[in-house]
Amino acid sequence: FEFNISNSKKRVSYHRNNDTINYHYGPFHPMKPFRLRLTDHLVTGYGLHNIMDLYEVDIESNQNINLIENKILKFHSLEYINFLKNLNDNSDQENKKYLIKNDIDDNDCPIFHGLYRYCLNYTSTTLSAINAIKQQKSDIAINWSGGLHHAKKFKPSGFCYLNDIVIGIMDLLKTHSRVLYIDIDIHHGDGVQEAFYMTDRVFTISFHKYGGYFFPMTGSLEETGVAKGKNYCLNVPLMDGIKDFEYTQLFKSIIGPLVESFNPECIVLQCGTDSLGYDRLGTFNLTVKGHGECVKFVRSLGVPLVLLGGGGYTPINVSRAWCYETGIANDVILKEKLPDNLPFKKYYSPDYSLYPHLGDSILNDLNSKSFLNDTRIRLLEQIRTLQG
Ligand code: V1S
Ligand code: CA
Ligand code: ZN
Repeated sequence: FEFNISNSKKRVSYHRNNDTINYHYGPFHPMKPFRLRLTDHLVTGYGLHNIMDLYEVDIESNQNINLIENKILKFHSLEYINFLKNLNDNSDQENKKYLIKNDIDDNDCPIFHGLYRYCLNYTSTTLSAINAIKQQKSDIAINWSGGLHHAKKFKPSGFCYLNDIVIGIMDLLKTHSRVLYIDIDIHHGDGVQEAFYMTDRVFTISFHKYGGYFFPMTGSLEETGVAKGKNYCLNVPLMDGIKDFEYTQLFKSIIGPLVESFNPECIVLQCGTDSLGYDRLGTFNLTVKGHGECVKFVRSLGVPLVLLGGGGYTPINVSRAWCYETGIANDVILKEKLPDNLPFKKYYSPDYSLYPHLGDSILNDLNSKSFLNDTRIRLLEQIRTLQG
């Protein structure tokens, strides 16, 4: 790779754990932790591991598991944590009772082998990234295994069990007075929005598909926060087929003024890649470059930054985007041609490119110019109320 000459150098840390990739939601389930292995291979293949601080998180050898559980309990209920912790020891009947009582969809959130350890893994990796920012060891800290934005206080939702984002931001609030949370996963970041709906210390904004029965069916323009949190929450509801130019233009025209007004001390960016074209669940048309453009823009704002993963159901494209964005964090330009000797390289056929172009079989863009323009005007009006 070559270093970009334009921007200032930033200290970047990459937080990972070797264990998360081994878990399985089940053969028919779209969430594949294996995509993290593909991502790591690409990141290493391009040599990015040589220029970042690497943090290998290992909960087995972590002496401070109690400390981590205390942080988890600042958000999740003790009853829920005990449920997750004791899944294997409890009878199936006892477990079923909790599922029914709390209206948990165990197709979306199956109970699989080692579930609690999986949760502790991705959550402690997010906490490791947050810690690097708190201690000012990094300007940008990355955890692609985190970003599970749907989990609620009492229950899992939409493939998410522990809300590592909420847990991480609550920890960050001990040292930082204002945190901005941005969510470019195609789904509404409902769990994070709900957790900070009443506070003016965390501003949440989610870009997502909204309409029909699209999960989780929340995130309209009207949801803007309550009490002290009034106007400290924004939603950008979009329709099928949005493309790079329209999305990045809207993104920059909102995030720019928002950062100016709210003046955050840290930004947490959830980089769910189900907003890319050809996603198994998503219906947007972003390319790796368009998705990465949002990350590039947020980086350019010069605020300490945590990059988290999230959704993304076409593993080869998930890994392309997160590798490209690891490059962006480090301000390097990666060769389009994928590295030689890349494990699983055949998966990337026929183009073997880091940013293949979208073909013709993409969905129509249902977002008209006037719809996008009206949306932008509404959002900018809300941002203006922040001053004074
Ligand atoms: N869209 C979608 C979708 N697909 C599935 C699914 C498919 C096959 C399986 F074996 C298991 C589940 N579930 C959904 C969605 C949940 C999407 C979660 C996105 C998560 C994220 O990317 O934002 C962050 C990691 N669930 C639903 O649409 C809910 C149902 C409405 C459909 C299925 N069931 C059985 C009832 C409720
Ligand atoms: Ca979103
Ligand atoms: Zn999603």
